[in-house]
Amino acid sequence: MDPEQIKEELKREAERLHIDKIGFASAEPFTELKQRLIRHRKAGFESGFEEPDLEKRTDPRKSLPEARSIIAIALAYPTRMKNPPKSRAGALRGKFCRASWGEDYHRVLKNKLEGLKAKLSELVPGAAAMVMVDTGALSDRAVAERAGIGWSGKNTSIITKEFGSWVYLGEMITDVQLPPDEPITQACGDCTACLDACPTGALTEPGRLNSQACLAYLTQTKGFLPEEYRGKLGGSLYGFETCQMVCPYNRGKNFTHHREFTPEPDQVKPLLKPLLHLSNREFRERFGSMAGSWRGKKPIQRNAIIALGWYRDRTAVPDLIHLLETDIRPVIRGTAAWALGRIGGEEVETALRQSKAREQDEQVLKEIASALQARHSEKKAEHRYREA
Ligand code: B12
Repeated sequence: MDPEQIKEELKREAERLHIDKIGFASAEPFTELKQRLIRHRKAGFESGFEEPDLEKRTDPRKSLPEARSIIAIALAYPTRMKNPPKSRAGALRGKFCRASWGEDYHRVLKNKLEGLKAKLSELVPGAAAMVMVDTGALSDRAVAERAGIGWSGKNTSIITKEFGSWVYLGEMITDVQLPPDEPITQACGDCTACLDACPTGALTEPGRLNSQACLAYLTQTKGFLPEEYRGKLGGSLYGFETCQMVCPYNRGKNFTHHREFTPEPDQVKPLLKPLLHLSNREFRERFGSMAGSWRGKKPIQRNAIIALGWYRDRTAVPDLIHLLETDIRPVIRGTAAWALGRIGGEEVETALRQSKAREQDEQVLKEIASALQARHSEKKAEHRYREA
């Protein structure tokens, strides 16, 4: 079959599968990207979630030796939910980012790509193909950019004209030669809204992200969250999206046609306090179908504690003391100490002092000491205020 005809048939199949965008690219190595990734690594800007082998990252033939083309797809996801539950004092709620709404997108995109793969095998019997979504070796964004799906924005996201950057990306590498599409030219112009709005300055220059300072990354780490970031999460339990929210191309965009991505309000905006006591099984049952559960329950619980402390939810004190005294994970005990230090009160101080006498972990001890110090400074300030 003529390559143009195969391409047309695949585009028709993509429409039938409700794929929002499809683009075609050559499978030549991504040489410019490779230089970029070397610099990225040298600067210490990687997150550690990327494929570490830069050859594999930038040469599709390391994944599929006879690769000739790459077929890129994009699926739009919603940005608004119906009847979002309200976060109230005493019943505070956290939030999962939009890229974690509904069913895990990895599964949804992989299914669509498998559908395309089946069509390709029908059109070209014996064709070799390999499907990737997020966890594959290639840079999904570099592929999407080359295939004309969208341009690489200053916030580093791929921005499409139709759906903004609210799209998931995936691709299929194949040994079938297909006519490539034209990349779209960068259309951010002189807008710097994303760079200006990033609360941590993680976007160090247009299109360059220091992952180590990116709140989306920091919500996913398993250790202690450095103190300077604790006040910047604003209730985020997983992911962060300020650099997308402020993008003019995203304004007013809300595509709800993929039912799989419809958020379940109580799941994506859960009450914080009950999160603190979930067993592993309960966590899997409640959140396991979401993309945001991939790092397990610890980071989510740590972030929930940070939110309760940041908003000084006094009704959470018994839960936090319970964690400080009984949880086996130092990160959870230490973060609970920090949260209690912000909330304060007699009961809190007694609990902190008792834990100080019992605690063995050095980092937790440090958190307890600075929580007690915070109480001490606040009391002194109150005293001065009363005397004045
Ligand atoms: C590691 C990772 C992260 C890390 C690092 C993100 C980053 N910007 O590097 C963290 C945890 C922070 C993260 C966060 C998010 N992620 Co993420 N992440 C990835 C992953 C696994 C690898 C990305 C990577 O290698 N980055 C390294 C950088 C250097 O390369 P790159 O972005 O891939 O490639 C671009 C640059 O190199 C640039 N470039 C190349 N040469 C040059 C030269 C110049 C001069 C310039 C300016 C740029 C430039 O162009 C390339 C194409 O855009 C991909 C999946 C995948 N396999 O690719 C998903 C992926 C990028 N993530 C995705 C999403 C949805 C998110 C979040 C929105 C989730 C959330 N709400 O929290 C945030 C967005 C934060 C942000 N501003 O990027 C989507 C992006 C969809 C889109 N529309 O772009 C992806 C593609 C997953 C998917 N399959 O849908 N992510």
